[in-house]
Amino acid sequence: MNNKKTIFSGIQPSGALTLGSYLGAIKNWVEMSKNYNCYYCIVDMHAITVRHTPAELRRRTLEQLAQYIACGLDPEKNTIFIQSHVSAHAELCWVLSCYAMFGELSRMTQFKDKSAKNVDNINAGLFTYPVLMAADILLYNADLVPVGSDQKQHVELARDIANRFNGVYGDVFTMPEPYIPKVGARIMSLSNPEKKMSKSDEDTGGCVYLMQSPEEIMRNFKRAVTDSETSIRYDAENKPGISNLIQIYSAVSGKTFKEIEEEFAGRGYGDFKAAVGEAVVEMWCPIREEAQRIMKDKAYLEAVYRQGAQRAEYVAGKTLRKVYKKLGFVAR
Ligand code: ATP
Ligand code: LTN
Repeated sequence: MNNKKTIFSGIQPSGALTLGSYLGAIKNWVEMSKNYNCYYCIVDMHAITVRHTPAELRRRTLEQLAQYIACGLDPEKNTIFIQSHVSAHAELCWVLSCYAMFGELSRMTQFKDKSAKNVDNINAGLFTYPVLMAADILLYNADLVPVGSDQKQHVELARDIANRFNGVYGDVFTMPEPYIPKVGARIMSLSNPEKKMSKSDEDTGGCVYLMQSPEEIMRNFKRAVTDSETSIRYDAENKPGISNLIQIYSAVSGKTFKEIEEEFAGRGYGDFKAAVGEAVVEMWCPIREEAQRIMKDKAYLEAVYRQGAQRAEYVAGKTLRKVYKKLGFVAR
């Protein structure tokens, strides 16, 4: 093993990947994959905490795998796998649920939001979702977890659980840190800039999807909600729509907010929306084509996820055995 630090992150195959998942997570995964040991997971077990269609989950899982690779994650250099293929995730989740407190889980913002959205299905899995996420991270002794800012609270909970466990049994788990990008950590919906862009959102006009055609992407940007002023300047509180577009343009182009304000000084919102849309289309064009190509190669995808599961299982199994031993479970 080398002495590089370890990264773990995952995305649920609960819908098509959006600009939020790309800028908040995947774009950084690709950059970080050069300098870290990386585990990138498709967290299908998390995706069943809300009602889903089995055939769609299967299709989306494979599509997401193709998209990870097309975005630039090399399956030879990174461990890319499907969560349900490595049973240690479910097993450690059970153990950790005995070290996670009802009170702290009740305070999770995502649980509160998702319970409000799914009033007829507030199941126990939705409640213990962050415990499964803690198991994902802790199994691989991850040092860093690159996520959007909405997931910071969950990574902090994973730290609290790890701390509690280590406090009783000694140094078992590595303490993970969230890695939140400076720009792009919270992309807002284009149709309602007060709300996070979410792949499971029913209002698809507010989202931009990786696999959308350039025409559809441009249309969504052109319809983006702004304000009644005319100046292009960053002011998240009073101009959330324009500020969101500035944030997107900055994350895509690498330009600072100030440089963007100068570039578009005196120009209209229409021009700016088109420029942001074009930048996104240009960034994604080659990725989309590559994803479509990979998606057709089922044998290759199968080889990738099998190899990923094998590598992940080896590391996760070691951690789980250590945990079981500490707990006093009789060895098999
Ligand atoms: P769902 O709607 O099913 O809850 P989601 O769109 O919120 O999904 P996740 O699968 O929960 O996406 O998140 C994948 C990763 O992308 C996480 O690291 C998350 O923090 C990040 N992310 C998701 N949405 C955004 C966003 N709007 N801005 C920045 N990062 C985001
Ligand atoms: N809960 C995350 C997805 C996720 C994750 C993880 C992210 C599941 N397990 C482990 C980082 C590390 C979300 O984005 N909703």
